[in-house]
Amino acid sequence: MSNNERTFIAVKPDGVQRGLIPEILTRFQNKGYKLVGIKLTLANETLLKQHYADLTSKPFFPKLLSYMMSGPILATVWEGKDAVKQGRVLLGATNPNASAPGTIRGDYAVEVGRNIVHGSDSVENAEKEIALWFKKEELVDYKPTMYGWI
Ligand code: RTP
Repeated sequence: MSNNERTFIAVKPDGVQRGLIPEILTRFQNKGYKLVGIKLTLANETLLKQHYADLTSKPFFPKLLSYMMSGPILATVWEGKDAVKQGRVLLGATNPNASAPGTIRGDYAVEVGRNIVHGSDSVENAEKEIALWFKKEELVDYKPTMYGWI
């Protein structure tokens, strides 16, 4: 895996409303990933049907749609070694009650239908999701210079 693998991480409406944006950003930052895109946005049905294309026939899909359209979503893109796989590790299992303590869902959620965050599950899907949620010019390529500032 290259060092500049990118993943799409979204703080879902419940995570935004519960004030968990700073906590979730901090976890990705502290792990060592570089933020290359971020925006607060509202999702519409067309976008969500593309984003969750594999789930549209599931019985829970209507509930998932209204959940994801219930408020703003923080869309982010993070870059770094194994960002897709490790991003999913930071998130925890889809069902928060199967997520280990120390993961975001394990620490902050109890319901699968209110699981706070989304993370791409493969490099291929990460590329698709990033292209779906962001315009090319909204992603910033830069070299982190953290140690030059302290
Ligand atoms: P996500 O895409 O949100 O990161 O979640 P995931 O890959 O871990 O899980 P996936 O199977 O793709 O499901 C997408 C989202 O649908 C909601 N869900 N509700 N039984 C249910 O009510 C149910 N199952 C799934 C969750 O919000 C899940 O994250």
